[in-house]
Amino acid sequence: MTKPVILGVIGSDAHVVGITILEQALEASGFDVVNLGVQTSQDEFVEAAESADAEAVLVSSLYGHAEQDCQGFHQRLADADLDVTTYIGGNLAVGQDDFEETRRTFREMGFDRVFDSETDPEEAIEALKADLDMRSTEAERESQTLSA
Ligand code: B12
Repeated sequence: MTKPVILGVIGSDAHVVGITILEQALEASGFDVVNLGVQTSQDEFVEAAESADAEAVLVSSLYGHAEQDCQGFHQRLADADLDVTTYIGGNLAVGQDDFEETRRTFREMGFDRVFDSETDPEEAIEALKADLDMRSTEAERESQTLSA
């Protein structure tokens, strides 16, 4: 079963290599990827997630402005009634001295998982498979309860 996932680099960020590698790794693992490319606005992520009926939105940011670029992002997803798994990864803060602090910041903003720039794509893919399987199991359980 293919699972549509949205991938893009948020804000004015133009670093393209990381998401190109992620796109290839995700596709090789059987995911249906919509790659929005670089310099993607929050609205473009939300519109793409809506039109693809996506299960996950993967945000990349390398240039150090992720926190500003992601302000209000989860509110926009909620306003569009989108219940999607969200990941963010890359060089998320200037310097990235304390990644645990950075992780906490983005988790508090609503991201389900936060990855640093050392992340092997396979690690994120394993996490995504686990998270999405869990979501579909929950949905199946709910529909069984409803139909019972
Ligand atoms: C190449 C490069 C550029 C190129 C980009 C060309 C292009 N079109 O892609 C150019 C020269 C244009 C550039 C410009 C700038 N850059 Co630059 N750039 C780099 C550099 C050297 C390599 C990036 C790269 O391609 N890495 C290879 C890929 C494979 O790795 P990656 O991008 O990290 O992606 C992996 C992981 O991060 C992770 N990942 C990434 N996203 C996500 C998302 C999810 C969901 C997950 C799970 C994982 C994940 O998985 C990826 C695959 O393994 C890095 C330094 C470095 N060594 O990383 C600086 C770097 C990212 N750049 C930096 C900066 C500051 C800039 C500029 C702002 C400089 C300036 N003042 O103009 C501009 C920004 C321009 C813009 N609008 O984006 C800084 C960012 C600093 C920070 N965050 O603290 C860095 C870290 C350099 C540094 N040490 O200062 N840059």
